[in-house]
Amino acid sequence: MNPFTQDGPKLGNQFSDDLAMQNYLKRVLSEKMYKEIEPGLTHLGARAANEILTLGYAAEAYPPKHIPFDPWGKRIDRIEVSQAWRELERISAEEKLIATAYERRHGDLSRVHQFAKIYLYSPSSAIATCPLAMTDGAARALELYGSAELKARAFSKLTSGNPDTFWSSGQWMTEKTGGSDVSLTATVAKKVDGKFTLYGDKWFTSATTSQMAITLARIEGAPPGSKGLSMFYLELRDEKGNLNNIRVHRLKDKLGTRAVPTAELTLEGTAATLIGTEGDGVKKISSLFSITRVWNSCCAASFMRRGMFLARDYAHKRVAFGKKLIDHPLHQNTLAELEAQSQGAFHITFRVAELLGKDELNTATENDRVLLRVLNPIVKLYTAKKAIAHASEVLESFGGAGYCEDTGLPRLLRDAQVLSIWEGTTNVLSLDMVRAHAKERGLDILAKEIQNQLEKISESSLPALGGIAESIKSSLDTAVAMLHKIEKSGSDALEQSARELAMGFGDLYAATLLLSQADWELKSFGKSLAHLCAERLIRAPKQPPVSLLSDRQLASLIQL
Ligand code: MFK
Repeated sequence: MNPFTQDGPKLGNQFSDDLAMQNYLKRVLSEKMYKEIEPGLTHLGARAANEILTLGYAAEAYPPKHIPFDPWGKRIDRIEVSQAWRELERISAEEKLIATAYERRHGDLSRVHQFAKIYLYSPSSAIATCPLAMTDGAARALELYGSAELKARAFSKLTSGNPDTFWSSGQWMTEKTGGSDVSLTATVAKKVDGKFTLYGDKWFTSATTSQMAITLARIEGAPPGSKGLSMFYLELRDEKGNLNNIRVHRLKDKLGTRAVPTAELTLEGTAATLIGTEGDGVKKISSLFSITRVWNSCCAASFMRRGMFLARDYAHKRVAFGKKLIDHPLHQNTLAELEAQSQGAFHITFRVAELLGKDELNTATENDRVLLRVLNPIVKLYTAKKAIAHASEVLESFGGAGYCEDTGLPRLLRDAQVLSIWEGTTNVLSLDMVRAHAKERGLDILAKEIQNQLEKISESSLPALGGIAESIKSSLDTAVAMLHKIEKSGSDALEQSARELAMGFGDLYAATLLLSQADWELKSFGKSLAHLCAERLIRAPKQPPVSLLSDRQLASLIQL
């Protein structure tokens, strides 16, 4: 037998090895804040490459189990998770992955600090970030709309940095009737003596091991449609550990996210508390999914970073056709493209984190607020789609090894696939962007923001960056002209073009942010590679369909 064996890829400290992340943080944070948070990020970066990674693999190897009955036939509906999964949750509390955002020690930059931590933790964590995202969203919803009593009982636990008191939360929105069209929610809330109990099926409830959940239900007598829905708080178990009239049917058999307990269940008279006023449930729950969507973006960007680190390390080890992969020009180009996509996703995500922090601390201008609203869906859909394509390319860069489960690599692709599905599909988010534009001219504000940033590029950097800035400007003009032309063709035309517009604006903004980063790096260090990433991201946005297809044309096109 040929004695040759190939060394696999190895991970180093996920913060110390990430120059792009360090340089970004140096740009947006004060020197004092950077110095303050750097040791914690270095510590977490080391944990992510060792302890958290090992736990992540163990959690995947021992997926959750639904135990419907006890040995004597009593219905118990226990969901057993691995010790590793529980440990991952403890670490998340210890590292203050939620608490950092609510302690607000660094004012409106606390969200940047928090998402830097999530970025390091996420790709090693076997998607323990799923319940954490919902926990953060629930904390925000309670902070905004919860009663003093609920804040004292639940908010304090969701935002705790103590693993012994930390609670996680579910977000139970999806029913059999639809995950996207929430207006069809069939769960009913009955009110007796001023107290609510819920009856109905929830079709995808992730993190069913959480202590609490936020959900939607229609109060008896409320009108159909989304305006009849209200938002409720519930606890899964009482003090004795008995389920709150919840019947668990089974755990989902999913393509990825296999360590995450995702259940189908029925609420059979579940005690719940109304949050906010009756009938404003969709509006209120949007405060929750606006947060989970930023987590989604951050996880997507972090997966891309992880894939990039692995592919690059491997390229330095693997020899083919007489030299290492890294020495093959075509492979260099493939890695450069992966790097550009990864850095673009990083910058656009962290820009949203900056705006979110400002919005929460009331330091956002009106422009910032509109920008955040329109960027939230764009960045979620953009990073998710990019992450899936990126993971596929990363796997390919390992050849057959990338296709074998025991290398741990296929997980990158399986897990990435959910990013464009949960928390709003690409099309649903594209339409959300259209609504944000229709209501407040969000895309015009984004275009203005891109223009302003380009104009700020300093004279000294222009020799290196000027050409790229010109290309972005020219693509932006095309995109804006196209947007206005499509708008004139009517709302159906805008809908049909929404995805291309979102992806196009995503590329343009990511490239602009990279250029601003390059400008700062050139002034600070006299060198930068960020603009080379920007250059790769800009291409004229793909031509969206300007002329509207008739139903018949569309049908025959699809059949073709
Ligand atoms: C590990 C487990 C793996 C499992 C695999 C994954 C399986 C998938 C599981 C899932 O199903 S995850 C859940 C995915 N579903 C969603 O994320 C919901 C997607 N649908 C939407 O986002 C729809 O756009 C929405 C439900 C919001 C549409 O509902 P409506 O009632 O038609 O909303 P409408 O009328 O546009 O907005 C109602 C109010 O909310 C408005 O406020 P006003 O009444 O003051 O005008 C909106 O402005 C506000 N709103 C809506 N979207 C908003 C928002 N506010 C801020 N941001 C937003 N994005």
